[in-house]
Amino acid sequence: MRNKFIAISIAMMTALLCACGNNTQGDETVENNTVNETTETGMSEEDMSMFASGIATDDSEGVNAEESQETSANEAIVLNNEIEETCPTSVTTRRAGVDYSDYTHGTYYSETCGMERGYSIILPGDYSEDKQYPVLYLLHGIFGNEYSFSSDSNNKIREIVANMAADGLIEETIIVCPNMYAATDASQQPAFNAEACLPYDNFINDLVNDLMPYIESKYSVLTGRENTYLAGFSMGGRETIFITLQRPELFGYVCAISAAPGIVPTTDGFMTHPGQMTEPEMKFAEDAIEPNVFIICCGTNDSVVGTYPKSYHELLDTNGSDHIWYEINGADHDNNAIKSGLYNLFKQIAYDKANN
Ligand code: FER
Repeated sequence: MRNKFIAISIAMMTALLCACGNNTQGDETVENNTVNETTETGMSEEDMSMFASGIATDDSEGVNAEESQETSANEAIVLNNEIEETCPTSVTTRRAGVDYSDYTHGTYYSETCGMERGYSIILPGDYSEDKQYPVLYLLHGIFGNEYSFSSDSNNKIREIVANMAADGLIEETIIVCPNMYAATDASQQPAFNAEACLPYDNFINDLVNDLMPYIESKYSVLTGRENTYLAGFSMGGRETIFITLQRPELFGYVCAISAAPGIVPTTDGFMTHPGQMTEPEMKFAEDAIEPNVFIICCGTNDSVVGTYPKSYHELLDTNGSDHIWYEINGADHDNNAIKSGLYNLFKQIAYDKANN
């Protein structure tokens, strides 16, 4: 039954797939040698990428693309604290004179995993040791790795951060895309079962104890919660919520996009989740220093995680934990949700910093 569901889901989503965007990269830039072979999971690499970084979308086709293209091309962003469901095309469109930095790739030694691990990183175009930059840690979906975001140019991450910085809305920001599968055995593989998902839940230790200290020592970054942001898509959204509830003092600005089930016990079409915590436990501790901004969002047409993100919002409400919840009308488990979430995260950062 479960296999049948997975097969149907994969067939459905495969039908929506088109090729991943190309990277335009220089010397030490990221390569993603994706081969469309079937893996141990029974899925092709291409099928897995749709979980890892979303169902493929056409370049710049926002959910309300026509409308937003008419109204927002070259339109200045009005800085308020309102959520905008659709990321404006003026934010995702390339402009003359703005430097859209490439991803580069690096490695660090993880004590947590007992091995060297990779990350992709976007440094601002004019990165200089004489400046210090805030950092966003951006977590991919299930079956992903540090290349999941860098291999899909349609998520517009490079454009969103560079355009918003060029407009003076946000500071130039470093984006770190880790490999979220923090296994201690290099041969372990992700799958839709509880044991195979444990390394995702172990990522909190790798992030806090290994990756963050490494990034803070290697790059010229601003430290502290005001300058440290966390966001993730799907499985990365689930871990974003988990990490934020566990270590709220570390991250001032957080966005969980299309978060996957499994924070609390449940059974969905893919698997039974034992849960990372019970429902009453899904809240900030009494004395927690909470994030300034904690966004949870999801498309109204999400064909993979459905209404799980909404259920997280409702549970956090019930348990009295502050957050912003919104839905992206018409968006699936895709880049329209990713673009919206990242845009709104940076917009909230911009507003908060301009007004506090
Ligand atoms: C699940 C449904 C969705 C699940 C994970 C996902 C681990 C993740 C999807 C994605 O990352 O795109 O039941 O269990």
